[in-house]
Amino acid sequence: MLRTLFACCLVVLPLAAADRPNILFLFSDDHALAAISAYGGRYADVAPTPNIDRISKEGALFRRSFCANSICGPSRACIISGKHSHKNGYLSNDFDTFDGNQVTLPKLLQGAGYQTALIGKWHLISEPQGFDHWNILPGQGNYYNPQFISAQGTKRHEGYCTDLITDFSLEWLKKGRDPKKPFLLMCQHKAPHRNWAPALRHIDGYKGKTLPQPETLFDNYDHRSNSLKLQQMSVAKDFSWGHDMKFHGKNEFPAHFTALSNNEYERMNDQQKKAWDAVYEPENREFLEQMRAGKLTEKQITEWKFQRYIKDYLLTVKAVDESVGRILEYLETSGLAKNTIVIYSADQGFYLGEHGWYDKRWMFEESLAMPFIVRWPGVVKAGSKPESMIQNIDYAPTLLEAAGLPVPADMQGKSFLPVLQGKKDETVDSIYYAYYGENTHRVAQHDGVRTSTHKLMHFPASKEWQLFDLIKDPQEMKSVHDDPEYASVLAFMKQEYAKKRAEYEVNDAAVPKDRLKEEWWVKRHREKVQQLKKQGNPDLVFLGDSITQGWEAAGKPAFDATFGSYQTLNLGFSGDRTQHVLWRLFNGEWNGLKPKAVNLLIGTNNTGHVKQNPAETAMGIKLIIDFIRDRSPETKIILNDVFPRSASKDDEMRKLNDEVNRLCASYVDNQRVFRLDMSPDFLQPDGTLSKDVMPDLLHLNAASYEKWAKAVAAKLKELGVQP
Ligand SMILES: [Ca+2]
Repeated sequence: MLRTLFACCLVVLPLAAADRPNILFLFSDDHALAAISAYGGRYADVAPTPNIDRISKEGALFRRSFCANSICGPSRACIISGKHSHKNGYLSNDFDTFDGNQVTLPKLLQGAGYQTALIGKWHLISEPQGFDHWNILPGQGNYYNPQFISAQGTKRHEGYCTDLITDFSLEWLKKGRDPKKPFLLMCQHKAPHRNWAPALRHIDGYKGKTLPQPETLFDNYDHRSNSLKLQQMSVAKDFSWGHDMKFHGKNEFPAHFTALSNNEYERMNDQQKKAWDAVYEPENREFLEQMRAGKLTEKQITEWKFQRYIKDYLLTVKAVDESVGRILEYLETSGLAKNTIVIYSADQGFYLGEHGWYDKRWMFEESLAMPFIVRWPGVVKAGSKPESMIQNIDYAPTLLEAAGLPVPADMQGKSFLPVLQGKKDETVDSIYYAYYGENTHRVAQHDGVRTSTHKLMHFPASKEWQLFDLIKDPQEMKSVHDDPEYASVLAFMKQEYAKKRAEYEVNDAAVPKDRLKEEWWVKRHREKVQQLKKQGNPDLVFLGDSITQGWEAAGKPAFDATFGSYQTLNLGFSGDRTQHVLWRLFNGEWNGLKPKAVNLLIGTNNTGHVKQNPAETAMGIKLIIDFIRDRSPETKIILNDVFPRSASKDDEMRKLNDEVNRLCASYVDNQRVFRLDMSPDFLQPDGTLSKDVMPDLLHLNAASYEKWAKAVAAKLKELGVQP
């Protein structure tokens, strides 16, 4: 009987706690495929990575693994959310804060009984959520004697960052976790991120050697978008005197170097400085003497810079590889190896001089690519090299399925578990990429799609298309978008691009956008975030643009009389479009909010200011509703039809509003989302809007606010929302 019961259970619960695989996510920062010997490439012999390669030999190596947005924070946000940047709200490192209140991989695993830990670089600004244990670097972190932040506070540790992250990870594996539970450990290195400060034991690793340089180091950017020439990430022009090139003192050659000093050297203790100088200074002196004597050509100067850069970069990788070795060895000796999925990946690729660049951001192969190497004994075939394209948004769904858990319907990534299991070798036809532009390095905003053979890129500012034939031109040296021979390919790729953008719900109205250049807007945003912190959870939130903000002006008497007994929060911002509301929600205005009801009116400025396509505006409204439903499922959303505007019902903007309202009607389910249409109160029977209702035919007067207040109050009563 017992045996039967047991057998029964095995069938019903194929992944009992003890059987669920551990997940060890070994991650680094800016690790180019060309700097991992398992991927081959020009450094495979001079800079081997035997430990990372071991994962590949005993598991699978993905050659077509890509990020969705090639920068540190955004890639991490894509990984843990399983969503593209505009959906997880972390679009760039400039001003965004990751909204940790959303559903993430660590939260779901933790909720299912996994022990979760995060050690090393986090870079998402907000405090990590979903981890039983975390010990992270502040922001970018430092290589030498770095500080770490844990729930207990900030502490500086003597030593080298990569080694410390390894020590802390091993410590948690050995003593920190509950051995009865499966675990997720995200061990995330700072290395090999800029400014590439190698460990002292490695710094003389390439003394006297000249490493190979890429064929495209002196790319002149012909045959491609002019924006390639405008970036500030070139080996020739954009390395700094101290920070990148490791010279001391004042920048002697401002025409050749930017001024930034070496903050890593400044963090070192005397002993570390001495060891460092013993290796770097003789080389520096030799180069500077030649510079002072005017003996070097521009080409030679660039080549010297490249050597300094590539050596430092590869030496920081060496410590990462050693870290992987130490952790793999512990898995072996502890017996954990058998039931642990080991992944090696990095937040995106990097330019090792290709196209004359360092850094990332572009959709070109070197920085679009992410290493992805995985070992899972008994599941992943040793030595396999799947052809499938995968993307960082796919990691969360894949790992959830691997743990026997359901994948939330709104995760945009697709599980490639069948590929890992060898059941399938292709999961998608194309991947979508979007970079939203940052001040640093001046890389233009662009997005695009990549199939297994072609890549289409779109630059919205210059309205340019770029098309690359990845088979004939793998180094992407010539765009063929205007080549008649590629007309049909271009048409197909544009179709694929539109398809992906529709599937992922991307358009200007749906991509969060700040208005941080406008002082009043920033002030109001900060005040609202503060008000929320102080007053706590309101009953009622009013969300929208100037018409909602107007409850504080022309609508104030009606507001006070009608909603005075409620705890309220007015999140109306004059001039806002759907995308601005989304940005505010992701960046603090909805932090932990669980109101009883939200009165939402938005879209007027999408249709009015920029005459946005109604389908796009409606999508923006949908994403606002999705956001609220995700963060606060119990909140009742009163979705107001966009108010009529202009005197005539035949006015173009009025018609756009009508169309938005028609589309938004499908979001109303009368469970969580309820419709409120004020047009019967505001319009005359023939559809004319009178100045008696809206003096400027756009904004309400006091009497109209009274009507609106009454209608909202009646709705609240109907929904049982009481103060
Ligand atoms: Ca990075």
